[in-house]
Parts: sequence; structure tokens; C-alpha cells
Amino acid sequence: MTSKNSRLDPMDLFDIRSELTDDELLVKDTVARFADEKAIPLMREAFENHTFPKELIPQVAELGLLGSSIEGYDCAGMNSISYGLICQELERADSGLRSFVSVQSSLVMYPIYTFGSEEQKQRWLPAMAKGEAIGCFGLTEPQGGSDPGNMKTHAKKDGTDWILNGAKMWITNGTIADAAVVWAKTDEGIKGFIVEKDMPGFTTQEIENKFSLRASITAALFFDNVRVPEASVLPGVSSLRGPLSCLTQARYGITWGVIGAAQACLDEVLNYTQDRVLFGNPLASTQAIQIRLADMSRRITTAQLLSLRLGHIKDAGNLSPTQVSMAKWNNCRAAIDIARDARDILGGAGISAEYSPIRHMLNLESVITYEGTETVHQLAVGRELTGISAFG
Ligand code: TGC
Ligand code: FAD
Repeated sequence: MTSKNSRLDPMDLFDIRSELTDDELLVKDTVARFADEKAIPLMREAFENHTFPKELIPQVAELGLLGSSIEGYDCAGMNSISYGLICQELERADSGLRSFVSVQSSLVMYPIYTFGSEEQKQRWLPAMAKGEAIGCFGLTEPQGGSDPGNMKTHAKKDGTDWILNGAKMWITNGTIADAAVVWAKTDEGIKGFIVEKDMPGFTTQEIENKFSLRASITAALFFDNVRVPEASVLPGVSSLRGPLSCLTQARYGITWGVIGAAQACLDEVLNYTQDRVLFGNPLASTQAIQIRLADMSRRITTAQLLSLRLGHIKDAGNLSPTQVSMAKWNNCRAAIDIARDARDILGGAGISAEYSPIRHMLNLESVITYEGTETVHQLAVGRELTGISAFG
């Protein structure tokens, strides 16, 4: 029997679909259609050309995918499961597209909504929801992203303004952003600054020659005595809790996103192994290949169940960052292992951009690193279990 005749959906063996509400199903199916019809046809070329397909921005905005969890301010006010499904379907196309939406939604609009003044919310959130203003999030610095508490970027009060100095590294959307939410040390603790692209002393530089996340813009940001008015400082937080709580939102979305990348890889090899005849038989009929396909399905299913449960905990308001760490670790590890295995099952064809696994595999090298490396998330779980911090 082939998987085409299977009674279960190979991408959804435990019928996650039946757990979704009508609204969530509508979100999933709408974004899936957008991914299939509009995004997937562009992403391979964008990856090869090392460009982000900016023409997709108005389309994702039109679908309500920017700041989708925010209530009001022209945002869609969807729940966490819907946000997860958005990430999943976009990352089925490419991690770079999901990254764009993660950064805009979880790392820029979320802190403005959660920690910003009413004036900041009115100014930025509707424009960002429409894709008319783009944001980026500056936390990581050249000397070490895993330990943001040790950041060097700092701001000093000067009358009613702040003077910002320092540098940020590896910043998604950096060169196309109208506003950067930049985290800096001050005498009053770590604060978030909304730095606008034309503020004197603020410059950006794109990071070239990446082998991963090529369909996404990554940049360095430099601040040389940038004068930021008090009105552009987020008033609601003055500690590392500010940026780390943004990361919790984005990491949650990533747990779903990488499932989409893994599904794309499984889908590709399910088709390929049924058509590829070796030693007189379709590859899919061999025991070794079936075990590998079954293992991919097992990992995807485990990841789906983790993310679904995580979403329900989040919507109930009981989410712990440790739970997000475990899911980010598990699901990224599952996805990258699936992508690498799918690449191998395709043989020589697996190194061609004509098939998606190598693109997903290369992208996932970034995804397993950003938003906290695998080790950081393992140590976060270890800290929870033992009560002892091994971070140093
Ligand atoms: P620690 O003492 O644990 O915490 C300091 C304060 O923050 C609170 N907190 C959190 N709050 C919300 N969510 C979380 N995940 C939180 N983790 C900690 C904590 O309660 C405390 O609050 P308060 O009020 O008592 O001050 O801090 P630590 O210095 O020991 O750090 C722990 C560690 C290593 C886990 C943390 O530094 C960390 O997560 N490091 C990794 C950094 C990281 O993930 N960077 C990502 C940069 S952004 C990015 O990669 C975007 S990619 C975008 C894309 O393209 O998709
Ligand atoms: P380091 O922190 O130097 O870590 C190096 C190695 O040391 C890793 O293997 C790590 O796991 C390990 N390590 C760290 N601590 C320990 C420990 N205690 N014990 C044992 N091992 C340890 N950042 C932003 O702020 N905004 C963005 O938009 C953004 N976008 C990104 C886009 C891309 C494509 C990439 C690749 C990165 C992006 N980042 C962004 C940065 C990302 O968050 C960091 O790369 C990540 O947090 C790791 O920091 P680092 O690269 O400095 O590595």
C-alpha cells in the first residue's frame, strides 16, 4: 500500500485538524493557500538571489498576518493557535518569510503594544499592521548573543533626550526597517528605544554571503551618539525581562514554524520515493526508507502535539518560558534532522535547489541558532529542573 492510499493524512497523523476551531481552520487554510499560490513560487529564487521578496509584504498585511495576536490598532486579534498556524504555513514556504512575520509581530509590535505609551502604539501599530512601516529588533551584539545581559550598547540621559551608543549584530529586517526596537543599558536598567531610520548617527549594513536564511535580510546596526527623545523610549519595562518576554512570543511561533519546514521535506520525499525505482522496486517499498519516513512522521507528530498543547497553555495565560524552551529545542531539532535526512533520501538531487529540503536544511541552521541556541534552551530546562543556573 502506498501513502497515497493511506486513510490518515501523512502531514497530520494524529488529526490535529480536528482539534482546531472553525476560525483556526479558516486561518490555516487561508495562509496555506497563500503559501502555495503566492509564496512558494517566489521563495526558491529569492533564496538563490539572496533577497527578501518584499512584494509579499502587502499581501501578508492584507491577510492580517502582521501583529495578528494584537487586539485593536487595526490588528486581527487572533489567538495563539492561529498565530502558530500562520507561522507553520509560512515556514512551509521558507523560514525567511516566517522570520519576517515573527520579527514584525512578536519582536516589534508586541513590545510596543505591551511596554509602549499610547502615543507610540497609535503611531506605529496600525502602520505596522498594514506593512507600511517595517520594524526590526536589536538585542544581539557582536561579542555574544546568548548572554544579552552583558550587552555593551548603552544610553545616557541628556536633558529630556537619550544619547545612544553601540552596535547590534545579526538583525533581521535591519536595512529595510523604518524603526528598530533597540535594547540598551542605562542607569535605570535595560530599556527599549524606538530608533527611527533617519535619526542622525544611526546606520545599518547588510550582512552578505550567508549560506542560510538567504531569503531574509540580516544586518548590523550602529549607533553613534544617536539622540533619541524620551517619547521614543518604551516606558513599561526597565530590565532584561523586556526583551526576553518578546523572545518568548517569537520562540512560541518558531515551534510551529519549523513544523511547516519539516512537513515540506516529508511531502517531498514521500512523492520522490514512490516514483524513484532502484533495484527494480520503488524506493518507498524498502524497509530502510519506510523506517526513515516513519521516523520523520513520528517527529512531526510529536512536535505538533507539543505546539498545540503550548498554544492552549498560552491562550489560558499560564505559559512558562521553560515550556517554550523545551518546545523550541525539540521542534527545531526534529525539523533540522528531518530536513537533513530528506536531503539524503533525494540522493544527488538533494543538493539541487529544485527540491526544497536543502533550502529548508540550510535555513534551519539559523532557526536552531537564533532566538536562543539549542544549548541555551537545554540549559534553561536544566535550570528549571535543578533550580541551579549553569549559565555562569
Ligand atoms: P534571567 O535572570 O534568567 O532573566 C532576567 C529577567 O528576565 C525574566 N525572563 C524572562 N521573561 C520572559 N520570557 C523569558 N523567556 C524570560 N527569561 C527570563 C526573568 O524572570 C528576569 O526577570 P526580572 O523581572 O526578575 O528581572 O537572565 P539571564 O541573564 O540568566 O539569561 C538567561 C538566558 C540565557 C536564558 C537568556 O539570556 C537567553 O534567553 N539568552 C538567549 C538570547 C536570545 O535568545 N537572543 C535572541 C535574539 S533575537 C533573535 O534571535 C531574533 S531571530 C528573528 C527571526 O528572524 O525570526
Ligand atoms: P554565541 O552566544 O557566541 O554562542 C556561541 C556558541 O556557544 C553556541 O553554540 C552556543 O550554544 C554556545 N554557548 C553559549 N552559552 C553557553 C554556555 N553557557 N554553555 C555552553 N555553550 C554555550 N538577534 C537579534 O537580536 N535580532 C534579530 O533579528 C536576529 N536575527 C537573526 C537572524 C539570523 C539569520 C541569525 C543567524 C541570527 C539572528 N539573531 C538576531 C542573533 C541570534 O539570536 C544569535 O545568533 C544567537 O542568540 C546566538 O548568539 P551568537 O551568535 O552571538 O552566539
